Amino acid sequence: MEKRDPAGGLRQDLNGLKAFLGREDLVTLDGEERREALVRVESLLGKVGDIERGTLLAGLIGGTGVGKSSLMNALAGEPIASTSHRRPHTEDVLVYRYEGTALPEFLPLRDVPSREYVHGAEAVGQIILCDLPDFDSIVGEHREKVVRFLEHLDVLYWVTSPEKYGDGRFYDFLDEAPRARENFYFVLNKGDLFFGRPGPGAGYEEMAKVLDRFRAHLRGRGISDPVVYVVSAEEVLKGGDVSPWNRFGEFRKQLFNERSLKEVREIKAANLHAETASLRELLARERAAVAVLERRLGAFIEAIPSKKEAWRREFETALSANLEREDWKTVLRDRLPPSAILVGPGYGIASAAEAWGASRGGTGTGVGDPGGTFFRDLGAALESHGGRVRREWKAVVLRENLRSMERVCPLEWDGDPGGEGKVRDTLLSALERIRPPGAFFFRLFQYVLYGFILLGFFAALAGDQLGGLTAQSPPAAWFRALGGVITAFFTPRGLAALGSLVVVFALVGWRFYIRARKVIYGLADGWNRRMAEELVSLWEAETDAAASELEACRKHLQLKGDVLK
Ligand SMILES: Nc1nc2c(ncn2[C@@H]2O[C@H](COP(=O)(O)OP(=O)(O)OP(=O)(O)O)[C@@H](O)[C@H]2O)c(=O)[nH]1
Ligand SMILES: [Mg+2]
Repeated sequence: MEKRDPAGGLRQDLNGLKAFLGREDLVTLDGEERREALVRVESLLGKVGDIERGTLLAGLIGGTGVGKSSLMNALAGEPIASTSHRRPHTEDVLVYRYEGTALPEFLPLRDVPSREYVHGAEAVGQIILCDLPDFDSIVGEHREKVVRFLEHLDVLYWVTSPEKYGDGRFYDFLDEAPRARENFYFVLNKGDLFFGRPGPGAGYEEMAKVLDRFRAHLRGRGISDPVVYVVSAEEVLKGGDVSPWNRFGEFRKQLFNERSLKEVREIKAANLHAETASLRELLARERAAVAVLERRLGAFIEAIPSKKEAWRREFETALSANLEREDWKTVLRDRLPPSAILVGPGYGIASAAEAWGASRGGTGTGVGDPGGTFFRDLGAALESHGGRVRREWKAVVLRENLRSMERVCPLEWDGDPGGEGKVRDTLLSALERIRPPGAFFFRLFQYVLYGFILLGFFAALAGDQLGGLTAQSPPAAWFRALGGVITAFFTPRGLAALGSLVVVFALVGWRFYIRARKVIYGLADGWNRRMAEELVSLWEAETDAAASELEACRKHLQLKGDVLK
């Protein structure tokens, strides 16, 4: 069984191909090839359109009054041909055409006397029905012309009726008609006449008898296996149920099937299937290429996590080479003045020393510059290590000849040139944000030591005043002792003790000040490690961004693969 709408199916295929070729991101076709293929699709669509718009030329031929007009009306489902009016000229070919359909140009209507009727029955929109003149009424050269006209028809229905099938002239004309054609059918109309007499079996018997005779006549004219439809146009036109013997439905279906078959023939003749298939190969090729790319990219992306650790270590190595530079460490240490970690006398000494240093024109604790090449070198390290994912993928693409990849996802191949700026921003903001380690124990040690010295000083000074005091002593005794200690300050012994306390504090403070410089080295190193962590995070973000860029590309490929299916 043929497809009902062969041209429609083809058109759907071609429209699918057109949509496919309309995509900008084809892997296997460059712009030029794509445009060429599109032109081919368009031209094929044009041909399909012509075929779809094409019509079937069907002829009805038979003696006068056999019911040709009635049959045409029954086919159209509405009156398109008049049954009451007689032909103006009996030798005319009457052509019935739907208003939305043009007559084929090749139809030589000028060669025969003809008359065109335009109707609005869309049901037979693509079938042009030709009501041929009664063969009896055409003579001489007219007869030849009508016979030649028959050759242009796609299908021919020889119509007769129980009253007329015996007419010898019918068979004479059949002999003259072009016989090579396959599309040759017979319609025995007015089948209802068999069933006029009472008795259910009688009609069928009569019909069988007539059919046998009709077939015998046809065989006598060399038509060995004729297709004969016994129908009743009148019964169909009346509406309502159609008798079981009335094969009008089959006749109609066969006519429309002729139209589909004609499409198939024309499609075949125009080689449309082969052409479409060759275009469809482009689609298959694209689909395969996309699948390859998608698989390869997928494998690459899946391998990233396992490689990342090694990449991170390499970046850290490159990083520490730069962060160990003296100019950078000086910046860190400059931001860590000894006064920040010293307390008491040590703090005083440090502050005085720093104030003196500042007054002599030093930068003090301001932001120092780690030197011209520091950020540049670090930036270069970030660029080269942060662009690792892209570079490695690019290497795969080049090695495995996947250049077409770029048409799907134009990746930025040459790294991100903003490394220096990013490194500078990250480090400077980290310097503000991350406090240096606080040297907690160093400060605690200072407090404890100063505290002990002070306690010793008070104990020595208070001496006997405190003797005799216990936890159970009344508050009054305590106040007395306190008063004794205060007055002791103002004795010569008290002042001498105060002087030695100052000397001891100054000496201890100085020791702490000297020590603080060493502590700061350690603090700066700790701080620097935090800075390194910041830069590693930056590297990680760059790497992840590149990986998700590839992931997006993979998604795109997947989607594209799905669409191409
Ligand atoms: N009983 C019966 N009468 C029919 C049937 N079909 C057509 N007729 C009648 O036959 C007569 C002729 O019908 P038409 O359709 O005009 O026949 P035609 O072949 O077009 O005739 P011409 O145009 O004169 O060549 C009309 O009176 C119709 O009513 C049928 O199936 N059964
Ligand atoms: Mg008629």
